[in-house]
Amino acid sequence: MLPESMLPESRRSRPCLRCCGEPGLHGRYHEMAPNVVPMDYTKDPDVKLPMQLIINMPELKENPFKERIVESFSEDGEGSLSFNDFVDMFSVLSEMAPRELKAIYAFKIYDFNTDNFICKSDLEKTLNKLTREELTAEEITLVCEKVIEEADMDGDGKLGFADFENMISKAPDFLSTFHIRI
Ligand SMILES: [Ca+2]
Ligand SMILES: [Ca+2]
Repeated sequence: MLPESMLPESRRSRPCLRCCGEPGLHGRYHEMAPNVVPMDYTKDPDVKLPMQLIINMPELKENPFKERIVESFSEDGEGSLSFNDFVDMFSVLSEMAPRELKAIYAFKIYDFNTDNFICKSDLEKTLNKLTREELTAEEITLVCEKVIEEADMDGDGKLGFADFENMISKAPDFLSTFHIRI
């Protein structure tokens, strides 16, 4: 790796004046919109960046759930992220985040219609994204029916959070989309 002084100005890590405990994240947030995001965050400025900027970060660009991920961390629900939302997002996506926390957000992310359940249509959307549309509509329907049949412990035909937790405990790879290095 190159010493810091050899990197072009734009690649040097910037100091975090906010002491957020996540060195580098403030710099990453700042560099997406240098004219909007101040370097000095000690006064907690009211700044938000639109989803379109955030989903183009290299860490998210290839993630099939990028829009849902950003939406789930957007406090205004419209996909814009304040710096606090941004830090929360990377904390949950980090490999060090507790499994339980990841599960809560994974549930939120897969719940496309935000009704607090994962129903068949949510699962179909999830599977379509996970398989990059390699399965036929019929195959997707079959898999979703099977998943719900196996995971639906209270028999209401959809997955509440308890059902979901049970499902991912049997399929540990399920959360792997939610690990991101920064
Ligand atoms: Ca739902
Ligand atoms: Ca259920």
